[in-house]
Amino acid sequence: MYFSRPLLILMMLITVSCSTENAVSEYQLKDYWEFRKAGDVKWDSATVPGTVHTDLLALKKIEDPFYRLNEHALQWIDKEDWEYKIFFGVDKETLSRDNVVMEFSGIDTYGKIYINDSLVGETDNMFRTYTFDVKKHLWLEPNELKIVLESPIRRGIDKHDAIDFTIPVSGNDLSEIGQVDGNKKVSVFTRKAGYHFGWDWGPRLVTSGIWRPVTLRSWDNHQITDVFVRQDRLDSTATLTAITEIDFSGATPSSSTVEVLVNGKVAKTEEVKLSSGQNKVSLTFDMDSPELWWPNGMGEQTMYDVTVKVTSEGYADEMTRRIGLRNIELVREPDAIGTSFYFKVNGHPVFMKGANYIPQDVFLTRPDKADYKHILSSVKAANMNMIRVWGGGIYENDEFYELCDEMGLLVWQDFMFACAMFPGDKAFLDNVRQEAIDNVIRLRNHPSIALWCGNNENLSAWENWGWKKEAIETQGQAVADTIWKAYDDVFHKILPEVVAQYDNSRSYWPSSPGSDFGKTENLTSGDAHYWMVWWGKLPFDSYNEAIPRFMSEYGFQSFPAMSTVSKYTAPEDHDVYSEVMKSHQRSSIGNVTIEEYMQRHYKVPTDFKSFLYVSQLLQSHGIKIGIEAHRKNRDRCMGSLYWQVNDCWPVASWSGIDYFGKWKAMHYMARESFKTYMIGFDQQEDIVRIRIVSDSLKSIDAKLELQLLGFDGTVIENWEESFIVPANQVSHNFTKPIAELLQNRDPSAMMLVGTLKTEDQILATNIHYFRPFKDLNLPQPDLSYEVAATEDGFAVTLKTQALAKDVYLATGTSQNFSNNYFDLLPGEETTVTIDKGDFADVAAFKSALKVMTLRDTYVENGSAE
Ligand code: BMA
Repeated sequence: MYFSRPLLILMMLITVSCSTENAVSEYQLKDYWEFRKAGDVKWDSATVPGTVHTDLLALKKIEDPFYRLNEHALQWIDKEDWEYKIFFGVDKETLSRDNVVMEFSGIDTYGKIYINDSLVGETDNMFRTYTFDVKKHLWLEPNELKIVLESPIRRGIDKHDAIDFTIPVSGNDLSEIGQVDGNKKVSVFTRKAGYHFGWDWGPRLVTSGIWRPVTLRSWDNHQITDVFVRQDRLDSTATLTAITEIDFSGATPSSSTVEVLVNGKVAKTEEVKLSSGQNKVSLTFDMDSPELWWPNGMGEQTMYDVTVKVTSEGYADEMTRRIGLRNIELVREPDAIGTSFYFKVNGHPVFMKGANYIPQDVFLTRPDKADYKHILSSVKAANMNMIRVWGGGIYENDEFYELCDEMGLLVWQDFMFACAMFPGDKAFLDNVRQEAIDNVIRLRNHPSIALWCGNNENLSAWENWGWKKEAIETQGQAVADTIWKAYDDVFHKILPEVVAQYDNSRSYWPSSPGSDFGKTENLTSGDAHYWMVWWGKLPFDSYNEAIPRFMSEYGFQSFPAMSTVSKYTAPEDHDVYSEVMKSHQRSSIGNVTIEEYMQRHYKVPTDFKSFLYVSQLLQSHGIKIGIEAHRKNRDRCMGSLYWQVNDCWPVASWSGIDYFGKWKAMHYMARESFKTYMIGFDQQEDIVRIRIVSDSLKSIDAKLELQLLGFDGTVIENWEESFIVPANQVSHNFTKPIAELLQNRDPSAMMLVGTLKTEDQILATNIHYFRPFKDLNLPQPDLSYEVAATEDGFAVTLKTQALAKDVYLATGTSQNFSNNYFDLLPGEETTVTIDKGDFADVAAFKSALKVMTLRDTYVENGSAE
């Protein structure tokens, strides 16, 4: 038979992995899957974990969904049911075990699971882990596992039609693109990633699939199902409790040994009696001189391996958790402003520097380890210490949180609800409770998790975007009460109960933004999303006025680099208003808003490539004002998370890193502006104000140098001052009268350059321009460069005579230079490097390299990449 070879391999694997001492053996069903559209006859090869779309793509049955307008032609996929199957062998030994279960770590979404034609279980939540007892359904013959995935759209329509009122959902659910039965918005009825249904930065591609592993597990006597290492106390020593969940299937209570090891050394052993069914064993132990886990930029991220071993009646099982020891607290105390909102880590208030994260692909199984590493190491490199996992995506994969642990990135973790109201029937609420339990249990051992947050903007939408009012007016008070009750049940009861029961060391915050439970955002308490820049068209400078206690969202769009645009367009699409470019711009006000702000700050280039480049400078400039505003006001505001780190397809968006991993100008800027030390400039009427910001826990002797410099290199004046920069605060509020500074010189031809340094180190630099960029009198810089080969790539050394503003290096690839989009001062020299990539040699690299500055875009048909 055609499955005989794979079957043999599986049989061999099982024989090797089964041993009489181990209580548990398991293997993943991952090879030789097949799939078909329900109703079709022929089966095709499939990948699990995977999705229907990626399987169709691998077979070339569909075109690349991200290219040009292809997404639109693929909307039929989500209206169909799909079937997946695999044949697998089970040996005698496995069959004779007391227990055989099959674990589904992620099914997207409505699955009916059959083994040898018997229905063994059903699923309806892509965020849950389902485990089914399959022993009685298995035999020695080849077994068939078949999973029928029902259309999430058709199931959604059924649920939509079964209630007699309308649940408000944001316009991000692009039912019109999906041509869903009279444009019914059905996303909220299914516990599935919200962004699959479309978002203002994402396509509408509603997947089905087995998106996380399927594991066959068999065990005799007992198995450990979870270990939670709870930190009870941490100062110069630590007290921890390992709470172990054990399934026991022996007939009579058994004397068992439970052992806890820290980095391989026994910390505690206890004899316990396991009784039939689920057992919880808590073992408390102490650690002397524990090393702390610190957020990025503040110290090491020491991790400990805690292993629990259970031995009973000759069987043993063990589970290891990597933990980090740190105290974290969300401090909300009444103060002169309102109520504080900041995180204290290991006893110190920490200003949170970071951004919001969305899934890295609309097809969740595509990003691999290297992609996760690239995004998170880019976040770390940008001197961020917090990332917000936003509620319209997914509870991320384990490796995401493992990397955050290793890199010192705290995680603001939303539960998966965004920009919508949700059903409140019992089945839905029970489903949500179980989803929350599964994920809190899965993630609570990670030191990176800082906060559990109920939802993204649901409360604002209801109270501030007019949804409540509209519901009352069009559907009546009783319906509005029903919709609100569902909200109240999920976000004020179920989720906080789950957090209190399973992870009471962390705070729960019901909605972002919010000022308290059920209270919408304000600037005196809680966290805020400030969208008056962009949606409200207010000037970037309004970031300086709207200072909340914690800014968890603000942002501005840009286009990706030409190298990215050319991957999803044909040359005839190269106009931001072409159908293809518009389809890769999902904000209803996108292009016009970019243009409007560009007119305020830059000379708007006439050629397409330069427009893309200047759009990135614009975004970077705007968000720099935001970051600096929040940091300069850290005595009021203790966090600055911009919207958004990354993209899930190639698109114009608020991201700082595009779909192909290419850093935009904003990400380079964030690296500079989020450094431990910052020089803040403010031009206010007739003065320039200068402030120094330190996030360091130590004070330091430093010198501030200020130089008034002409664009042509003329040094007009130098000042310097030495002082102590105090720890973890804003200090040194200097002012300089502009008249005195400039003394009737042309403000459009000079800049104020600030450098904060110690004897041997530059701590921070910043440049203040006295006029909007469009009014600067930029000279031709006379920029020259040389290229050399390095051990693993190339180095470009650049020199300039006059100011080279926004130097941009491009190679037509998605590789990142070590620095880019920077100002090179008159007379300065700098070297940037890049990996070798696909370039054969220096000559090939040199001929691909293009270097330009903002000045070049003043010329018609400028020369951007
Ligand atoms: C925020 C997010 C997203 C959205 C973004 C840009 O409020 O929560 O819903 O994509 O704004 O509009």
